[in-house]
Amino acid sequence: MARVLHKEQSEIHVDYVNAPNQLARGSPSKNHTGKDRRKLYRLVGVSFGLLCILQIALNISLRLTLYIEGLSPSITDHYFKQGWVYFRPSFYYISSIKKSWQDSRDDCLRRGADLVIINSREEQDFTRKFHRISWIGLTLRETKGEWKWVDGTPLTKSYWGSGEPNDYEGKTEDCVEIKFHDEENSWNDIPCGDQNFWICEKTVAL
Ligand code: GN1
Ligand code: CA
Repeated sequence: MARVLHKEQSEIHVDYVNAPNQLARGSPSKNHTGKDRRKLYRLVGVSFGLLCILQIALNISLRLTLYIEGLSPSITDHYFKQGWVYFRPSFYYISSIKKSWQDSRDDCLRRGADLVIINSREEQDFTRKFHRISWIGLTLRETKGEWKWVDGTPLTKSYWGSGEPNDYEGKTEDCVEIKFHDEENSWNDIPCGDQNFWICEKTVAL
């Protein structure tokens, strides 16, 4: 019994003796954690600062580009605040709701613009990047069977998807949507009464 008791006492003693040592071991590790935390805060702060600087630099470079292109800050601010994006030499607006082709066109006209007219490969690639099936300003309506842009010019370079235009299943598909975003040839003809997103284009005179 006495030996057991002695053993227990000895264990208690050892634990007691070890306690300060454990604290002593814990202390540098706590300091270490504190240092790590300070380092982390510093890193977060520096990253945030760099992001702010990057944002300011991008803002200045965009404004400089627009300034060089002859666009006044008041015009650009006006369009940017209303959700337009700039792609030389036009501003573009992509809708967030769907309407028929004519209602979409009317919306663009109310905004002082019109449905997008695609004049180049670059513009074609740009419009695909919105990744929304959307109306463009190309139609057969009231054009005596000839595809025409909303400004009355005839279609010269086209980007029809494979098998399009096809007046699918004998339907009258007289309006055009951007459908196949992943392909250069992205257009599909579709009934003008269908509901789609749309892209307005406003060319700003220099
Ligand atoms: C067909 O299958 P879907 O809905 O993606 C058709 C189009 C028509 C469209 C009308 C290959 O497309 O041409 O405009 O229906 N696609 C094919 O809704 O025939
Ligand atoms: Ca079609």
